[in-house]
Amino acid sequence: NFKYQEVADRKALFPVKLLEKSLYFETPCISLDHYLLRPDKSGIIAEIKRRSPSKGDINPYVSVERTSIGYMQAGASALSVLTDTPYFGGKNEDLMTARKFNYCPILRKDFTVDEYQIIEAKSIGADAILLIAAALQPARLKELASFARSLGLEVLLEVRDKEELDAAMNEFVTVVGVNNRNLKDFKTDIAASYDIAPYIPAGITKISESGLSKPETLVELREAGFNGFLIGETFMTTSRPERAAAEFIQ
Ligand code: IGP
Repeated sequence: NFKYQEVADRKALFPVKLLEKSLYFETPCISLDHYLLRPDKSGIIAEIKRRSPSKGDINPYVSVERTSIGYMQAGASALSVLTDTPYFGGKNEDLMTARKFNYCPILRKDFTVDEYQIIEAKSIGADAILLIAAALQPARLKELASFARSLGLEVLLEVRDKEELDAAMNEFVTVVGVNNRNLKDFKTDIAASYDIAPYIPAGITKISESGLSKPETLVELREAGFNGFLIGETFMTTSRPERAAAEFIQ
């Protein structure tokens, strides 16, 4: 996996002992799960994504401060921040900036493959991490989920189909996200969400991720049982993502 070397490099530069000095180890996480279920919010997890493997540059010089504040003022339930540099052009400072200016759950949306990244997520002020079923063996995924929960972080389990869901689901997962984007050809199809919805266990918060560009789609997904909606490009491809979010949500 491409992530391992990069993680090893950072671990050598910033050892765990150093990360553990972060003040965020003394503050509790804000529950993504609870915020998604709040009736006064839209259920939207608004994403800050500078670049992507499929699209290339999306909004490389975006102001994280202005965008994150604007997203939350627009009625988002939570923020999602890509801190991965090689693929998404993000950095840890992006999440730290979002953290400084907002009281809301923040999802660190990197491909998590190692405990070090989970400690790192907590140290920069994240509230939840992403575990992708397609990228991890079920036993390993469970180990990482358990470790995240031991630090107070919530776990978003990302799946593409029922097989992945059945294999990867475990008691440490509180939120399941269905990725509408096929990671092989990057095409999005909302059908992925409708197909899996009936199989996500009751009591688990359900999110539909990727390719959401119309408010009407969210209404339909809600009827199918979804509580959350992860939206990146629809906002980020505009010059003022927070304004696009405000128009979308009103
Ligand atoms: C957002 P979109 O199509 O609204 O920009 O998608 C989000 O779902 C997408 O960025 C994403 C992602 C991921 C990014 C889904 N799963 C895993 C990084 C890693």
